[in-house]
Amino acid sequence: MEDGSSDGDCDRDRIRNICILAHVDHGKTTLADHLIAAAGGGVVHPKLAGRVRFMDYLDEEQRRAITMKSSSILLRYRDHAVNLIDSPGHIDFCSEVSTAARLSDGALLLVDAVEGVHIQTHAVLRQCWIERLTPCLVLNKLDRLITELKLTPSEAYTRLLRIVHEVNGIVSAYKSEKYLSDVDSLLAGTGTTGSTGETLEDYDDNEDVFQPQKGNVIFACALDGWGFGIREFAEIYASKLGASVNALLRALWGPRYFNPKTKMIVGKKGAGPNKKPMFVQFVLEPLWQVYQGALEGDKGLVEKVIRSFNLSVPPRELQNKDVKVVLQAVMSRWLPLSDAVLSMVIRCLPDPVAAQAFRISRLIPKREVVGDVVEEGVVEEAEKTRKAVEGCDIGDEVPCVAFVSKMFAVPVKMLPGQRGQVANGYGDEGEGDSDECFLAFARIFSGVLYAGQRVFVLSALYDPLKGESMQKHIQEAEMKSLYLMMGQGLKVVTSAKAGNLVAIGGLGQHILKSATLSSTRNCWPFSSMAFQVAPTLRVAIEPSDPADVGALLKGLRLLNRADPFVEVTVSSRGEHVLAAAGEVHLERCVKDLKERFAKVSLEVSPPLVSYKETIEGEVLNVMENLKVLSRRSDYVEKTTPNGRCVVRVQVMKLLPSLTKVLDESSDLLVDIIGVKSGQTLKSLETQRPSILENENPVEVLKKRILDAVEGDILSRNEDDKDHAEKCKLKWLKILRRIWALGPRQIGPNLLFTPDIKAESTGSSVLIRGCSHVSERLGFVADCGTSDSVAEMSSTANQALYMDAEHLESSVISGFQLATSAGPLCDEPMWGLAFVVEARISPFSGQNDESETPQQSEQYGIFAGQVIATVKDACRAAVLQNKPRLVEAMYFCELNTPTEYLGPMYAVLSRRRARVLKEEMQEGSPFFTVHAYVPVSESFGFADELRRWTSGAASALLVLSHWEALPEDPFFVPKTEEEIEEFGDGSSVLPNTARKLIDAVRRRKGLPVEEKVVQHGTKQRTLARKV
Ligand SMILES: Nc1nc2c(ncn2[C@@H]2O[C@H](COP(=O)(O)OP(=O)(O)OP(=O)(O)O)[C@@H](O)[C@H]2O)c(=O)[nH]1
Ligand SMILES: [Mg+2]
Repeated sequence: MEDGSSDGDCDRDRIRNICILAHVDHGKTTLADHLIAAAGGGVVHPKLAGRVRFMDYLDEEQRRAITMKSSSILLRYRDHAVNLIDSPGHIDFCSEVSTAARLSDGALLLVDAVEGVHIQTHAVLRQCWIERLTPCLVLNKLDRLITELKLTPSEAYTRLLRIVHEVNGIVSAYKSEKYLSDVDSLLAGTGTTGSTGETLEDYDDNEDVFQPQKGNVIFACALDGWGFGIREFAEIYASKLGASVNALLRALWGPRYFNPKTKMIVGKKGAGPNKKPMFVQFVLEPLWQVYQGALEGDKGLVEKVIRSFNLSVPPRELQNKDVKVVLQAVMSRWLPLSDAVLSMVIRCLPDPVAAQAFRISRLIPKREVVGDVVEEGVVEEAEKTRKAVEGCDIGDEVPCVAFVSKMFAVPVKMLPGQRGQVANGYGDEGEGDSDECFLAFARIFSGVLYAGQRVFVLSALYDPLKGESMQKHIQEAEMKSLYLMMGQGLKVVTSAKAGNLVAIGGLGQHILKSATLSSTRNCWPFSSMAFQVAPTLRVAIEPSDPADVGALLKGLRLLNRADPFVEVTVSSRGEHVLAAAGEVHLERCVKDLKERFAKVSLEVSPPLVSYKETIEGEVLNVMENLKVLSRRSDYVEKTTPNGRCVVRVQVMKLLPSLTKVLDESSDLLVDIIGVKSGQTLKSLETQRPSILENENPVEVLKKRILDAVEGDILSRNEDDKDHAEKCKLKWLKILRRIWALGPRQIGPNLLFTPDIKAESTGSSVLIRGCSHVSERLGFVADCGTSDSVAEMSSTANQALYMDAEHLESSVISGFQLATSAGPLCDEPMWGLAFVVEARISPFSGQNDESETPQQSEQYGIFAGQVIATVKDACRAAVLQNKPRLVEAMYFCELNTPTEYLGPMYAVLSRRRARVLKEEMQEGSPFFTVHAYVPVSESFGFADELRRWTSGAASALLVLSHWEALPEDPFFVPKTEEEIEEFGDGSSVLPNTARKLIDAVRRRKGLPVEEKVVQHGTKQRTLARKV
């Protein structure tokens, strides 16, 4: 295409867009090396393949030997163009897996044959599933089974069989989940329109996805550059055994045996007692022999192999003293890895035309257009565009559509072509003096893109039907340049067609992280990508020299754009907060900032860990507790300074299942309650994206809430159906009383409206509230405030009722403030339910003569007082009810050889970890341990683990859930036993909860109660035994 026509300009059926996905260190980049070397072009010399790790071109990647970003390279193989994207396996960079998957049609799923399926294997498969990619399996590091674990061929076969089985199990779990939800929605009549019929058909069969017989499984050793599918062996043996290739294909995997006498392939029954499956006999045993022979220096055997397979190995290589080199020379010629993999890619993975037809329902979910359409023709054109994407159409009249999955920064000097022109081109990027320019990593889904073309840039929120109000989600921009990506290298092209991957220059000002590009404004934007985790590790950053603040700000802005996952915010205290996915990610961000983007020296704070606050307690029977407060005793009462409003608050613990639902549904709640806050989506669990795009959020949430409540009722009243039924009715009543959620109107805390029976007391009037949230959630039809003023008031205190109604919002505000900052250390509350009874009485006039009621109302002073009083009362109520600190927990998967179990447990126990499961991995000396580790204890965890186990143990952390610390932060010995055990309290050291709380309070500048030793010399042990 450099000269106008083209490199990537294959027919569309000769293009494959694939990514390599796997758990960290399973060998993705090593495999990529071989494919690149085989494709020629001279970028990787075949001898160095597997060792240069070409796709890890960043210094930091080479230094740490892990991949940190996804990058793409265009390969040519047998008239085909293969766009290969190497992705990172480390969880800190899992967002890069999402961006890679979005642009690909197929995936090579790698699994280390020794380590087996790991936590990220699950995650990447899920990603693959969500994005509707077609996967193939590569079982890597087979050499380790021979040389490291010293398994026999039969043992190795069992192991491989198990891994294939396990991976199939994961996919079928996703399948049935999808299948079930499809059926559910069909039954519920809500239908996931459009895609439904098709998906039901697709997933009807129970056939395993990965089957060596189908040719989509490869056994490989990426390090030494060999690999094979059973087809390679079927072809080798077909003539020798006198069987057809197809018959052998079916027989070389699974319980099939060869009877040498009859020369028949038989099942288990026909096989003799000591028979080995054909895969063992014909595939693994020869491999083992070659390996063992070669490693023992058995020249005769090596030559026999060379002769019988007619290999041409240069004698120079055979004479090498290093047996490994000889082995590699033979193996890579006998079973070349790149051929095995690339031929599988071409055979089993779809071309863009087939893939887009299948992926369309995920890329651009079918839109149900209801109601009035603003303009004629908009829907028609949008649908036409969608059709073009579905068909991967090219042609002059076809609208162009492309999707940018991330922006990446390239040093300007790395850009090819006329430098002057490029520099000018980027002068308008807004960062005029910067040495970095931003390119968009994109895939063209329909039409043809030209350098210099103007396109519309649509954000995910854009809707062509909403006309004018959508202006901020659509921009027009010029694509200044187009490049083909060759790893780090870029190749200028003038145009590129649908089905190709390109880097686009000139969009730096227009796109922050991802976007849809289209030649028409009447186009539905692509659905957003699903990310596995949210960035949670936060630190505050400031320049070492305050004068550099400008440079820091600019640097942060660039970093925010260059890294698809980082989040840059300014905290309420004015700090610049950087949020990253984990330690490794954070370290790289800080390094990038220092060396590339800001180029000043920086101070980085210790991680800012978030906590929450809750209370202890059996989840009380909320039904009983929602009665009128004045008839109970455990409430907190506070009065406004002017004495006009008395606030009674009671706090209860919410059902854990309900808390969880509210926590996880923050995105739905944003929709339903209609909050307009930019930061609302950052709950712990935005990680589980809903794959059902087209459902009514109210129904979904309502069902989740009712399920949570019912689950709880059933588990409590297993054998008393009647009672369970009664409880359910009561619960439905309670759910009609939700006045607000907090904090920020969507949090996991509830405010209930007070019991109406509390109404009539003397001359005071209750602020009754109104169950807005229940109404939004569809638990009540209408919360009916209409009767309040008119009916219930005599004219005398009608004003009072009016006041009460006005003050409703003050009560809510007080509740919001309290739930956003609890009494322990100003962290948000979690899983609490409040009942607030606020009563106002008429103005008595004696408080302050200079102030008339009108004046106080006028300045909103009274309303303010009510807010403050409600807030104080809520916080006091929490403090009185055994407050507890809640911390975020990581789920941690550790792998360690048996001899390092001791040190590993030592590290775990130092970090307050809770071990869930430990399991010996069958047939290998590895232990897999699952544990929960508090986020606050996780910093430096991986490093410490590596130090103590000489690098043998590895750990991956995934954010899991919130958990309350059982300790009482204010523990003072009271009972006799406690006093006996802990003394009178003066010598009790603060417990963990207290230490954490104090640390947060110190950071926030809140008062901390500290014991200061005043007379050190006089200290002595209190419990002296004489
Ligand atoms: N023994 C053996 N080692 C291998 C094989 N393939 C890769 N390795 C080694 O495994 C380590 C990790 O390889 P990489 O290719 O960097 O793994 P990766 O999957 O790209 O890792 P990330 O990108 O960080 O997730 C390197 O030390 C490789 O040399 C293999 O077939 N056999
Ligand atoms: Mg890698």
